Amino acid sequence: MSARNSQQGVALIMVLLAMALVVMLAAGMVRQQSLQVFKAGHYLAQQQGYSIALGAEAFARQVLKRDFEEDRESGVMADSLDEFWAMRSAVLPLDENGVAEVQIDGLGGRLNLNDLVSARGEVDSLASGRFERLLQVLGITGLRVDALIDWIDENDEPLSSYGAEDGTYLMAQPSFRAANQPFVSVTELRLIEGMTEVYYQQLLPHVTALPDTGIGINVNTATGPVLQSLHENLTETAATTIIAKREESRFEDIRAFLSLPELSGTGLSATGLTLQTRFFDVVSRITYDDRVVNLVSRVFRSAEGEVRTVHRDSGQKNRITREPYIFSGE
Ligand SMILES: [Ca+2]
Ligand SMILES: [Ca+2]
Repeated sequence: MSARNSQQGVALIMVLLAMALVVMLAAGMVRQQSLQVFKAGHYLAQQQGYSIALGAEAFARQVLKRDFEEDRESGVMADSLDEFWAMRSAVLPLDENGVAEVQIDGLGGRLNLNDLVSARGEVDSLASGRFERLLQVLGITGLRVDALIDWIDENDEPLSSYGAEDGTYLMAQPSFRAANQPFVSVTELRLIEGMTEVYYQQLLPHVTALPDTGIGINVNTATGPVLQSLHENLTETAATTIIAKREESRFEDIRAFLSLPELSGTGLSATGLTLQTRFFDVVSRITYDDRVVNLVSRVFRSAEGEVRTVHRDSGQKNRITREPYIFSGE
């Protein structure tokens, strides 16, 4: 067993322990609340499902904290898709009444819409270049980066003839105004001038809206199109090759990434690139008493390894996509 494998073994035990904790929490809650079941069946099942989802979220935060500690122990601060948090969804049976499913999605491999405008209100040329190329790679011609920037920047002056501010949006039916502040959710993209449902679905796996800027793209988790967005010379073939190499052996040093033959001659610098992931979506789906509760919790892991929840959304469905790891509970 290699050092990393044995670490993953330890991690798995941690996962089991944490999961057991969730079961205990859930079981205790059921006992406590079952007295009142006859009073409000539906509402109670919903509340119980939500409480279990919060337990699942706490479990995922623990997993992410553990990953950080393991990284620190091994001396390599990196997050990659072969780490245990990223590999599977966890499935945990709850009594006879239901099941909890949890998946952790790292957001470090996506372009952050809010990077387009700096904290000082200026257009970030590195980010806008990446977005221009992402749109190009995805074949999205009807949507312009200037409209995205106008959505965020404070002023009401269109950046160019491709921009869009109140003047455009107030003409819409029903009319609305540009946000003129950072994206709170990627769903705001639906409102941007030029957006179509097809474009939106194409963009969704590659972009995110984080409450922080300048975090950088994690080259260990970047999607193919996001890798291509880093430089105009990166072809789809090159991105595929880089991903294959990364699956073979992840990048533990930015220089190792920059010295790839696929990047030679591009002059790409380490600016805006990283090996770590700071923001994650913890996706839980609790099926309890024949009712389903969905919860997506946005969590932030600091440079010191503290993990906290910054946002919760119970309106998203069908986000559990990974192969399940089933805990028997025995
Ligand atoms: Ca890690
Ligand atoms: Ca604006």
